[in-house]
Amino acid sequence: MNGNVNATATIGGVTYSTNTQTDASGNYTLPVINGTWQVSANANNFMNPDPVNAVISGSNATVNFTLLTALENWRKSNFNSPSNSATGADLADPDYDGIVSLLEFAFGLNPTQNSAGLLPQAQRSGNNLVISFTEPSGMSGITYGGEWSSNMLPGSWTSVPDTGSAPQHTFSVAVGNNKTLVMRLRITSP
Ligand SMILES: [Ca+2]
Repeated sequence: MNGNVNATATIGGVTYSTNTQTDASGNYTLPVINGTWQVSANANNFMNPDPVNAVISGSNATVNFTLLTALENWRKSNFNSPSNSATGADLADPDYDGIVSLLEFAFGLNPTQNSAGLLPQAQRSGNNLVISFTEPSGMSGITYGGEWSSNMLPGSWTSVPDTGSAPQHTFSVAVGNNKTLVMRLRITSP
């Protein structure tokens, strides 16, 4: 993931600014002159919210920033903290809609507004039961899986292959002679 890095310095009463983009590995170089620079990474997708001082005196100085994952970035936008805790915890439900926040993230829902009824629904299509949905853009770190069962007992769930092409996910299982067939989605995050 690329990020923007900015730096400003006031030297001899003149304010200078410089900026650059990281490469795909997160490395960056800023052209500067000697002085004390306040280096910051764009606050949206970096862990460090505040500028870091870098003193340049004829040699290189290194300033490191920690990039947020997509999920951490989402928690930060919604709960003002990237950490998996309190209202931002994966299994918390601060809007009381019955959908835990990790699922809200995985399906592009708003974790601070009632999203009841907005999760993907299973539909009958011919002789198949199908759940199909579009993965939110920019998603990463989430694995979508499907499972079916005829009786919902522990150990009775069989995984369903994902036959959709990105960004679509499609889980389809033949109803066959089953009188009852239930399909569920399993969302996992590393
Ligand atoms: Ca919720």
